[in-house]
Amino acid sequence: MFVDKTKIFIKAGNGGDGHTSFFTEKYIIKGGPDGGDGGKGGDVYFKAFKDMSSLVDYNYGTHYCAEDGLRGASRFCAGKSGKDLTIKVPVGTVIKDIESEGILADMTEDGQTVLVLKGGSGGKGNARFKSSTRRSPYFSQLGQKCESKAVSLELKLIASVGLVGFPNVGKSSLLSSISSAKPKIANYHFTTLTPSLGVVKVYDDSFVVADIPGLIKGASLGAGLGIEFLRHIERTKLIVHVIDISCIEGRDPILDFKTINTELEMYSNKLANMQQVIALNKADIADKANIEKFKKAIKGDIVLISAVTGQGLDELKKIVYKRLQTVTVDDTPLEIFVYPERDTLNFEIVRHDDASFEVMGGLIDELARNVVLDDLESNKYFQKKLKDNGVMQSLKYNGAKDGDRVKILDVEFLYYD
Ligand SMILES: Nc1nc2c(ncn2[C@@H]2O[C@H](COP(=O)(O)OP(=O)(O)OP(=O)(O)O)[C@@H](O)[C@H]2O)c(=O)[nH]1
Ligand SMILES: [Mg+2]
Repeated sequence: MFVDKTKIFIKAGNGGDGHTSFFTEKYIIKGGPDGGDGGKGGDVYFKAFKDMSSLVDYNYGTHYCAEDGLRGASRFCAGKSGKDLTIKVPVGTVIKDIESEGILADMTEDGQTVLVLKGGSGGKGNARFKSSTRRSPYFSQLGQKCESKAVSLELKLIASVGLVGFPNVGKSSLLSSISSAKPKIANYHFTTLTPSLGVVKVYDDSFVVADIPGLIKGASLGAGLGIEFLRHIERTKLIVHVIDISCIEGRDPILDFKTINTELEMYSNKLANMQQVIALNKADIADKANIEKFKKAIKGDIVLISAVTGQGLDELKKIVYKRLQTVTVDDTPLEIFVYPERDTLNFEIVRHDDASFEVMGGLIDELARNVVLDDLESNKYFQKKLKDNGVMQSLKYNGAKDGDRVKILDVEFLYYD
């Protein structure tokens, strides 16, 4: 099965929790704190492979998680780091964050590896919280938790030339005659159901051509196989517009040409404005009159060919090659979206209807990792950090008066200036 679009969930590994323990040994009644740090969570990478040809391995909605870091242990033992996760995708895959619609990576080269999510850092063990005034910290830090992100994977084949036309006009026949690709060819509509690529050799050089399923009138509204497959020629520099000039199916080649161009316009400006070379195919069984009529009505680079007899194929290859040398492509680099670093400083103060205050945000979440709220010492540390980070001052700014109730996480206390 060919799958060229899917959605998956990815998640970096959580950091392991720090450990709380005290050194014990025979004859030592109570040693110092010796809880080790938690391990770092695994990162999530994407890596491109040229030998993969579809996204079929990635079922819609599947979750992929890097390993969590392990908890620290006594005797200063650090927890093991979680294993990174590398998700393999075909070359040509565009990875997007669904929420922001930002492009996380455009995997255009074989072996390209991109770090998309960083694993959470491990929590500090209680050994790290020892100070001159705090000899026996009974608390350690929790590991950083990581959220799962929804991302879309879209395969956009990488080719220089795209073959476009109605079904049965001979697009696949043309590809098989000018390259070593072996697409399915048959005398019925929609023989080609999945795009394929072929390498065309010309002079001492080569270019890649993509054959996609046929388009019909109304494809942009979903008729036939729709216009979804045009995604695969979005990256090309040139379109070879294949026309059946034999009129064997009773269609009008001039109308066909215009109809397909309308569908391209409906898809995108880029495709509508892309340069075209027109290949009038099935010349071996065509009427001269039809050929002349087309040439009169339509201006542009027109080549008369037969994918079956080979007529005009050399000329077509050369014209396409020449045109490729002159096409200027918009090579402004893509704007890449990077997941923001965890915000550990910001907080916001909300005033509830019952006049109580609540403090929320990255700073609070970060501080919460450091405290066991029912431990007096740990709670003192929490209060100090709130003060140091301006939370108390900000409460005052926001109108807090002595005796007002303030809620932070699960604790509620009364505000006093
Ligand atoms: N006489 C003649 N027949 C051709 C020529 N090119 C293709 N055909 C025939 O036209 C039919 C359709 O060819 P395909 O290459 O499958 O057409 P396609 O455009 O890929 O069709 P879809 O995949 O359905 O969109 C086949 O029976 C081919 O043998 C040609 O130059 N001359
Ligand atoms: Mg075909």
